[in-house]
Amino acid sequence: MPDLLQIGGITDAMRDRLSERFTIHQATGDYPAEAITHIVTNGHDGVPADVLAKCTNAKMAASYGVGYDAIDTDACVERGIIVTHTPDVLNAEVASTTIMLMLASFRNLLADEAHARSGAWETDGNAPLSRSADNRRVGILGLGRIGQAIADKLKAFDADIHYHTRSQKDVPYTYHDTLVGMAKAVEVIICITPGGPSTNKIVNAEVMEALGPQGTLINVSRGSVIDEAAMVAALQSGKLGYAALDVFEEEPKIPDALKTMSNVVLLPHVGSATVETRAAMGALVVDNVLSHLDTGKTLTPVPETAHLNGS
Ligand code: A2R
Repeated sequence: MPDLLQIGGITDAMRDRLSERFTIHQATGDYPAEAITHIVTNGHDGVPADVLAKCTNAKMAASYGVGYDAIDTDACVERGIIVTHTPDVLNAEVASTTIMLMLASFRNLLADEAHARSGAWETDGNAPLSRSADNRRVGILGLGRIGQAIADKLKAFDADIHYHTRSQKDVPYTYHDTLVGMAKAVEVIICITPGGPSTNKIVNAEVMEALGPQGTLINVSRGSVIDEAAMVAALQSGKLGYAALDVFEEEPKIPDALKTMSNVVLLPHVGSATVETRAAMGALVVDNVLSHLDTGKTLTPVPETAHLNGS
């Protein structure tokens, strides 16, 4: 059987299917690097440079997740390694997480829940009023597969949808060719671009000040998209009103300052983390690996390596 390198965790269902066709080796242990033909990894661990250098006969790397900024696709192309990811199967789930964050922030879910649970309702009376999540001007930064799914779910809240991307899309929403321009026009920004150099810290102090003291910043993409230190400062000074965050610059570390703020909602990168969606993502990883093994072609290559598909 061919040899497969496993970087990070995989589900039992993935292991069951892969072990019928491969000998699986753990990247954390000793493994026969030159025998490895296939690599399974995830969007957080990527494929470290030393693994790429050692696995000279690797032909494909299948990543669990849609974002692949942790994988050096140029280095993979140089070595003829095709990279796959898991687009689309998580769109609806990440969109639901986004709506959950927006509702939690606007409707004070966490403080109100604590008010009910602690008995403060009986001793102190009603909880303070919250903000309505309906009829908001919402700016989506990155209107791709997931961004569109978010826009679709926002319709239920009668949102006035704006977006910023590098190129205008054929959609009935208000386009902004600058992020600062969009920030000035909306009450909420939702970040859902890929990570990597082109989006690194594009949500900077100027953007957050433009969003303003009543503005809400939601991030379900990558921590690198927001200047985290500038965000902490803006939230502390009141230049930015609220933040609802699923992702952070140095996961799993979250800045202590954020943990103490009542105008912030924090999640531990669970955008796609349901049993159902993770099963679909895992199945697509394995489908890609087995398709490559059987036909030389993959199902969902990342664009940068798509020209290697079937070659
Ligand atoms: O800029 P465009 O026209 O290529 O539109 C893409 C946009 N985008 C950007 N927008 C502004 N500034 C940038 N530097 C920039 N780079 C890319 O992000 C497109 O509308 C969107 C990405 O859409 P998809 O490629 O369909 O990605 P998907 O599946 O929606 O996932 C987005 C990200 C993943 O990469 C993970 O990091 C995260 O969501 O879970």
